[in-house]
Amino acid sequence: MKLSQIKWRGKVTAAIFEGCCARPIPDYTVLDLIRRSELEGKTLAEMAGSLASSHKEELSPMLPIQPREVWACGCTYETSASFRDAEHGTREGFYAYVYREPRPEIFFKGTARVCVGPGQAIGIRVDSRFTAPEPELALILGSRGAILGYTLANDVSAWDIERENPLYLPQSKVYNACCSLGPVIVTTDELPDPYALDMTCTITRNGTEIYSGQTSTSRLNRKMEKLVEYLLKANSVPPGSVLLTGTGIIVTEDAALQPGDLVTIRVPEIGELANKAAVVE
Ligand code: DO4
Ligand code: MG
Repeated sequence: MKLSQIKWRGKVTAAIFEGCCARPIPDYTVLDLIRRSELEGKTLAEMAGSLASSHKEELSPMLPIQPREVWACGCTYETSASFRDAEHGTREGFYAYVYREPRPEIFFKGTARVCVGPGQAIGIRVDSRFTAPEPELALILGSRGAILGYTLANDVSAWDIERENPLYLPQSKVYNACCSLGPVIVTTDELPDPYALDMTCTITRNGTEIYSGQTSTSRLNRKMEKLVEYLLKANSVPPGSVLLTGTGIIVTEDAALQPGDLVTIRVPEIGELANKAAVVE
């Protein structure tokens, strides 16, 4: 099942997406659905299916969930670890270590406050000259870290600020509109192999494609359940949180985001997450 949220009768409302159309689930957000499905011991798809209206609306998906918390993993793909180690000014092997060792890099990315959905602007910090998109697969978490579904994420990051000093990582990662999610949540029953997803990312400036990259989740160096296991160690992350699994696509510096650039992330099984960049203060 493909679940997301729409603006319906003036309210953010959960909806099942079938083709171009949405079947609203009146009076529920996706977070409400997660809570009720857990109370009733049903799967998210069962719960949504039992509450959805039968009529269809031609509406586009918005932010698919207002996440309680967003966490993110880093250096889970070799490309991300080696790029960061090669950067001037960081300790040699610093990132290779977390790529290799059992404990993954996990950082707090924010709350619903910093999240945007499809079509909304992603942020370029006013004090950054090299902000890059980080296209990632994201996990929607239920109680005790159950993986309820998958969506796409853009872990937008000010790489120049991280590059200056790794201790600046929180400032490079967490700021207004730093995280895009969507377009839909594909429930786990509909995506039996999350390690076989082809992902592409393009950046288009004034109608011209200036960057194109691709990866596959088969290159992810960790089991997703292990990432969740580490996230939950001594850390009671609430149901309805989201975990980003790391980027395998590294954008080149000549494609550093500028205001108006369109970033499009695609995974055929999930859809397309497209956002224009804008400066945030
Ligand atoms: O270590 C810095 C962050 C890495 C990251 O966000 C990623 O690899 O996706
Ligand atoms: Mg990332």
